[in-house]
Amino acid sequence: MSDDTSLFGKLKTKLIERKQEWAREGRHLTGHLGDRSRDRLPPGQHEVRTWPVLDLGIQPKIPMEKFQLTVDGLVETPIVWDWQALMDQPPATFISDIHCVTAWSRYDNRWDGVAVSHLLSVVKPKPEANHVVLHSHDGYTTNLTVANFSAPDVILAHSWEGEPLTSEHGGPVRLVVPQFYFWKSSKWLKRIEFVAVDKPGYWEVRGYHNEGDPWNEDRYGR
Ligand SMILES: Nc1nc2c(c(=O)[nH]1)N[C@H]1C(S)=C(S)[C@@H](COP(=O)(O)O)O[C@H]1N2
Ligand SMILES: [Mo]
Repeated sequence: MSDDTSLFGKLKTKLIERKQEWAREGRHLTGHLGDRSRDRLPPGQHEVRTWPVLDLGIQPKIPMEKFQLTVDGLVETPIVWDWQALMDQPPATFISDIHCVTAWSRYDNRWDGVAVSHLLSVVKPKPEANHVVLHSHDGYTTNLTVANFSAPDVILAHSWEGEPLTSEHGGPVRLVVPQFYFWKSSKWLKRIEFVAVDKPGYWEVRGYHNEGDPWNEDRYGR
Protein backbone atom coordinates (compact mmCIF):
# COMPACT_ATOMS: atom_id res chain seq x y z
CA MET A 1 0.00 0.00 0.00
CA SER A 2 1.05 3.53 -0.66
CA ASP A 3 2.26 5.70 2.20
CA ASP A 4 2.31 9.06 0.41
CA THR A 5 -1.46 9.33 -0.11
CA SER A 6 -4.48 8.87 2.09
CA LEU A 7 -6.43 5.65 1.63
CA PHE A 8 -10.18 5.61 2.20
CA GLY A 9 -12.31 2.55 2.75
CA LYS A 10 -11.47 -0.98 3.64
CA LEU A 11 -10.94 -4.15 1.63
CA LYS A 12 -14.22 -5.59 0.35
CA THR A 13 -13.37 -9.12 1.41
CA LYS A 14 -16.83 -10.52 0.58
CA LEU A 15 -16.71 -9.10 -2.95
CA ILE A 16 -13.19 -10.42 -3.46
CA GLU A 17 -14.22 -13.89 -2.26
CA ARG A 18 -17.28 -13.84 -4.55
CA LYS A 19 -15.18 -12.96 -7.57
CA GLN A 20 -12.80 -15.83 -6.77
CA GLU A 21 -15.85 -18.12 -6.50
CA TRP A 22 -16.99 -16.90 -9.94
CA ALA A 23 -13.62 -17.94 -11.35
CA ARG A 24 -14.00 -21.43 -9.85
CA GLU A 25 -17.55 -21.89 -11.20
CA GLY A 26 -16.95 -20.23 -14.60
CA ARG A 27 -19.65 -17.60 -14.08
CA HIS A 28 -20.98 -15.82 -17.23
CA LEU A 29 -19.28 -18.25 -19.61
CA THR A 30 -21.43 -18.97 -22.69
CA GLY A 31 -19.03 -21.29 -24.49
CA HIS A 32 -19.42 -19.25 -27.69
CA LEU A 33 -16.72 -17.21 -29.32
CA GLY A 34 -17.65 -13.65 -30.26
CA ASP A 35 -17.68 -12.30 -33.82
CA ARG A 36 -16.44 -8.73 -33.61
CA SER A 37 -17.02 -8.12 -37.32
CA ARG A 38 -20.76 -8.70 -36.73
CA ASP A 39 -21.44 -7.86 -33.07
CA ARG A 40 -20.79 -4.96 -30.78
CA LEU A 41 -21.28 -6.97 -27.59
CA PRO A 42 -18.84 -9.79 -26.71
CA PRO A 43 -20.37 -13.12 -25.54
CA GLY A 44 -22.04 -13.12 -22.10
CA GLN A 45 -22.01 -9.30 -21.81
CA HIS A 46 -24.93 -6.85 -21.50
CA GLU A 47 -24.95 -3.12 -22.16
CA VAL A 48 -25.22 -0.58 -19.32
CA ARG A 49 -25.69 3.19 -19.62
CA THR A 50 -24.34 4.11 -16.17
CA TRP A 51 -20.69 3.61 -15.25
CA PRO A 52 -20.32 1.18 -12.31
CA VAL A 53 -17.42 1.57 -9.85
CA LEU A 54 -15.38 -1.57 -9.15
CA ASP A 55 -12.31 -1.86 -6.97
CA LEU A 56 -11.04 -3.63 -3.88
CA GLY A 57 -12.69 -1.07 -1.59
CA ILE A 58 -9.76 1.27 -1.15
CA GLN A 59 -9.97 4.50 -3.14
CA PRO A 60 -6.79 6.59 -2.82
CA LYS A 61 -7.28 10.37 -2.92
CA ILE A 62 -4.30 11.80 -4.79
CA PRO A 63 -4.12 15.56 -5.24
CA MET A 64 -2.74 16.72 -8.61
CA GLU A 65 0.26 18.35 -6.92
CA LYS A 66 1.26 14.97 -5.45
CA PHE A 67 0.78 13.05 -8.69
CA GLN A 68 3.83 11.08 -9.86
CA LEU A 69 4.08 8.39 -12.49
CA THR A 70 7.26 6.30 -12.54
CA VAL A 71 8.22 4.24 -15.59
CA ASP A 72 11.22 2.03 -14.94
CA GLY A 73 12.73 -1.46 -15.20
CA LEU A 74 14.04 -2.58 -18.58
CA VAL A 75 13.89 0.75 -20.42
CA GLU A 76 16.62 2.96 -21.92
CA THR A 77 15.22 6.13 -20.35
CA PRO A 78 13.37 5.71 -17.03
CA ILE A 79 11.10 8.64 -16.19
CA VAL A 80 9.21 10.17 -13.30
CA TRP A 81 6.44 12.45 -14.53
CA ASP A 82 4.64 14.88 -12.28
CA TRP A 83 1.35 16.47 -13.37
CA GLN A 84 3.06 19.23 -15.37
CA ALA A 85 5.34 16.76 -17.17
CA LEU A 86 2.28 14.68 -18.11
CA MET A 87 0.52 17.79 -19.43
CA ASP A 88 3.62 18.68 -21.48
CA GLN A 89 3.25 15.46 -23.54
CA PRO A 90 1.31 15.42 -26.82
CA PRO A 91 -2.38 14.99 -26.02
CA ALA A 92 -4.37 12.03 -27.31
CA THR A 93 -8.09 11.23 -27.44
CA PHE A 94 -9.59 7.79 -28.00
CA ILE A 95 -13.15 6.51 -27.89
CA SER A 96 -13.59 2.91 -26.80
CA ASP A 97 -16.01 0.39 -25.30
CA ILE A 98 -15.59 -0.96 -21.76
CA HIS A 99 -16.11 -4.68 -21.14
CA CYS A 100 -16.04 -5.70 -17.47
CA VAL A 101 -15.63 -9.38 -16.60
CA THR A 102 -18.65 -9.06 -14.27
CA ALA A 103 -20.59 -8.89 -17.58
CA TRP A 104 -21.42 -5.20 -18.09
CA SER A 105 -20.24 -3.28 -21.14
CA ARG A 106 -20.38 0.46 -21.73
CA TYR A 107 -20.08 1.84 -25.26
CA ASP A 108 -18.29 4.93 -26.59
CA ASN A 109 -16.23 6.20 -23.66
CA ARG A 110 -14.16 9.23 -24.59
CA TRP A 111 -10.71 9.24 -22.98
CA ASP A 112 -8.25 12.12 -23.02
CA GLY A 113 -4.67 11.68 -21.90
CA VAL A 114 -1.32 10.51 -23.24
CA ALA A 115 -1.09 7.63 -25.72
CA VAL A 116 1.02 4.72 -24.52
CA SER A 117 2.56 4.63 -28.03
CA HIS A 118 4.03 8.06 -27.20
CA LEU A 119 5.19 6.94 -23.74
CA LEU A 120 7.03 4.02 -25.38
CA SER A 121 8.85 6.41 -27.73
CA VAL A 122 10.05 8.35 -24.65
CA VAL A 123 11.19 5.47 -22.42
CA LYS A 124 12.35 3.08 -25.18
CA PRO A 125 11.91 -0.46 -23.79
CA LYS A 126 14.98 -2.67 -24.07
CA PRO A 127 14.79 -5.73 -26.36
CA GLU A 128 14.53 -8.09 -23.36
CA ALA A 129 11.50 -6.22 -21.93
CA ASN A 130 8.64 -8.57 -22.78
CA HIS A 131 6.11 -7.71 -20.07
CA VAL A 132 4.84 -4.80 -18.02
CA VAL A 133 3.61 -4.79 -14.44
CA LEU A 134 1.21 -1.96 -13.61
CA HIS A 135 1.33 -0.81 -9.99
CA SER A 136 -1.41 1.27 -8.37
CA HIS A 137 -1.72 3.34 -5.21
CA ASP A 138 -4.24 0.91 -3.65
CA GLY A 139 -1.72 -1.95 -3.85
CA TYR A 140 -3.40 -3.45 -6.95
CA THR A 141 -1.26 -4.82 -9.77
CA THR A 142 -1.99 -6.24 -13.20
CA ASN A 143 0.19 -7.50 -16.06
CA LEU A 144 0.33 -7.18 -19.85
CA THR A 145 2.74 -8.20 -22.57
CA VAL A 146 4.62 -5.25 -24.03
CA ALA A 147 3.05 -6.18 -27.39
CA ASN A 148 -0.48 -5.81 -25.95
CA PHE A 149 0.46 -2.71 -23.95
CA SER A 150 1.65 -1.20 -27.27
CA ALA A 151 -1.74 -1.49 -29.01
CA PRO A 152 -2.55 1.85 -30.70
CA ASP A 153 -5.55 2.80 -28.51
CA VAL A 154 -4.01 2.14 -25.08
CA ILE A 155 -3.98 5.41 -23.12
CA LEU A 156 -2.92 6.96 -19.83
CA ALA A 157 -6.26 8.69 -19.27
CA HIS A 158 -6.81 11.77 -17.12
CA SER A 159 -10.28 12.65 -18.46
CA TRP A 160 -13.51 10.87 -19.34
CA GLU A 161 -16.16 12.53 -21.46
CA GLY A 162 -14.23 15.80 -21.28
CA GLU A 163 -14.15 15.96 -17.47
CA PRO A 164 -11.25 15.10 -15.12
CA LEU A 165 -11.37 11.45 -14.10
CA THR A 166 -12.97 11.26 -10.64
CA SER A 167 -11.02 9.54 -7.90
CA GLU A 168 -13.58 6.70 -7.69
CA HIS A 169 -12.80 5.90 -11.34
CA GLY A 170 -9.04 6.02 -10.79
CA GLY A 171 -8.08 9.70 -11.13
CA PRO A 172 -5.84 11.57 -11.47
CA VAL A 173 -4.58 9.00 -14.01
CA ARG A 174 -5.63 5.49 -14.93
CA LEU A 175 -4.68 3.16 -17.75
CA VAL A 176 -7.28 2.19 -20.37
CA VAL A 177 -6.65 -1.01 -22.36
CA PRO A 178 -9.76 -1.31 -24.56
CA GLN A 179 -8.99 -4.71 -26.08
CA PHE A 180 -9.20 -6.57 -22.75
CA TYR A 181 -11.62 -6.93 -19.86
CA PHE A 182 -11.52 -3.83 -17.70
CA TRP A 183 -9.50 -5.34 -14.84
CA LYS A 184 -6.39 -4.73 -17.00
CA SER A 185 -7.16 -0.99 -16.92
CA SER A 186 -5.37 0.06 -13.71
CA LYS A 187 -6.90 2.86 -11.67
CA TRP A 188 -4.67 5.26 -9.61
CA LEU A 189 -1.66 4.28 -11.69
CA LYS A 190 1.67 5.02 -10.02
CA ARG A 191 4.29 2.84 -11.69
CA ILE A 192 4.81 1.00 -14.96
CA GLU A 193 7.57 -1.59 -14.62
CA PHE A 194 9.11 -3.25 -17.68
CA VAL A 195 10.31 -6.79 -16.96
CA ALA A 196 11.67 -9.82 -18.82
CA VAL A 197 9.50 -12.44 -17.10
CA ASP A 198 5.72 -12.24 -16.77
CA LYS A 199 4.36 -11.45 -13.30
CA PRO A 200 0.62 -12.17 -12.92
CA GLY A 201 -1.24 -9.50 -10.95
CA TYR A 202 -3.99 -9.31 -8.31
CA TRP A 203 -6.83 -11.01 -10.25
CA GLU A 204 -4.56 -13.11 -12.43
CA VAL A 205 -3.30 -15.01 -9.36
CA ARG A 206 -6.92 -15.38 -8.13
CA GLY A 207 -8.24 -17.42 -11.04
CA TYR A 208 -8.63 -14.75 -13.72
CA HIS A 209 -7.19 -15.12 -17.21
CA ASN A 210 -3.67 -13.89 -17.90
CA GLU A 211 -4.72 -11.92 -21.02
CA GLY A 212 -8.49 -11.37 -20.84
CA ASP A 213 -9.75 -10.97 -24.42
CA PRO A 214 -13.54 -10.55 -24.12
CA TRP A 215 -14.11 -11.81 -27.70
CA ASN A 216 -12.52 -15.13 -26.65
CA GLU A 217 -14.31 -15.19 -23.30
CA ASP A 218 -10.90 -15.19 -21.64
CA ARG A 219 -12.51 -14.66 -18.24
CA TYR A 220 -10.79 -17.31 -16.14
CA GLY A 221 -7.98 -19.81 -16.06
CA ARG A 222 -4.42 -20.05 -17.25
N1 LIG B 1 -5.92 0.18 -8.91
C1 LIG B 1 -6.97 -0.58 -9.26
N2 LIG B 1 -7.32 -0.63 -10.54
C2 LIG B 1 -8.38 -1.37 -10.92
C3 LIG B 1 -9.11 -2.12 -9.98
C4 LIG B 1 -8.71 -2.04 -8.62
O1 LIG B 1 -9.30 -2.67 -7.71
N3 LIG B 1 -7.63 -1.25 -8.29
N4 LIG B 1 -10.18 -2.87 -10.39
C5 LIG B 1 -10.21 -3.27 -11.81
C6 LIG B 1 -11.50 -3.80 -12.19
S1 LIG B 1 -11.84 -5.37 -11.68
C7 LIG B 1 -12.36 -3.10 -12.98
S2 LIG B 1 -13.77 -3.80 -13.59
C8 LIG B 1 -12.11 -1.68 -13.33
C9 LIG B 1 -13.27 -0.82 -12.85
O2 LIG B 1 -13.08 0.53 -13.19
P1 LIG B 1 -14.22 1.56 -12.81
O3 LIG B 1 -14.44 1.50 -11.33
O4 LIG B 1 -13.77 2.88 -13.28
O5 LIG B 1 -15.47 1.09 -13.56
O6 LIG B 1 -10.92 -1.19 -12.74
C10 LIG B 1 -9.86 -2.10 -12.72
N5 LIG B 1 -8.69 -1.40 -12.24
MO1 LIG C 1 -13.69 -6.07 -12.97
